[in-house]
Amino acid sequence: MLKNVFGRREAEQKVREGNRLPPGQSLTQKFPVLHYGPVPKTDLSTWDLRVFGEVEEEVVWNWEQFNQLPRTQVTLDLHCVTRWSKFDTLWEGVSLKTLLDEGFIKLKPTANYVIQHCEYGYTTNTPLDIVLADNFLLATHYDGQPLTPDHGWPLRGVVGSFPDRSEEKTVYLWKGGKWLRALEFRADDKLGFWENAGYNNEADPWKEQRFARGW
Ligand SMILES: Nc1nc2c(c(=O)[nH]1)N[C@H]1C(S)=C(S)[C@@H](COP(=O)(O)O)O[C@H]1N2
Ligand SMILES: [Mo]
Repeated sequence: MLKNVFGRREAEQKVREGNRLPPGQSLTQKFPVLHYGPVPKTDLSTWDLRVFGEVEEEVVWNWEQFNQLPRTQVTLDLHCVTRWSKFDTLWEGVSLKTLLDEGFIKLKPTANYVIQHCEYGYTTNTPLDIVLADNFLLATHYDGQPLTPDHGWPLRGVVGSFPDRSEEKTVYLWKGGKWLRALEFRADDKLGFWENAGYNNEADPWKEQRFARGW
């Protein structure tokens, strides 16, 4: 009897987790570090985040100013295109949607896409709706601690799916730029670093959109 109950619970757990693991992905308990090039050495006294492009006014926040923006937490399942997923990761930082809703950033109606510009010229591009969803965050903290340098300190984009899968859309984790320094709003799309290197620009892990056609 008891055994049956546990068996059923285990089965239910498996089904739930199955719905959380996109096709072709494996779960990891570790937190792999993945990026191209060296880890930048950032000086917070000269760090800033610039918002430019299809905005009514350009904005530049220094570190102190950025830390006064409204903050929030989100728990995400991360999916890397190199086939690892990590469940239940806790992030804290600033929601781009909140910045728009509360008037910290005013977009022109022509804004359709966002480029995240990172240290050393890394870029990644998404349509506006991806970065304005609740499953995208400008993150300063992971698991209650400031980001470590290799995971993007002091600021990174992070994107994943909700553990209950209630998000409308998500994308692979390369579309969260580590060492973020600017957000460029654009009318047209422009491929970023990995997108130019042959990754699929749509990048939906549930559709297994890993590579561009013909790669
Ligand atoms: N600046 C920068 N950000 C980046 C990358 C990079 O090469 N440079 N790689 C991306 C990729 S492919 C992944 S999977 C995640 C990895 O984040 P992590 O190292 O914190 O796991 O960072 C993304 N952000
Ligand atoms: Mo990745």
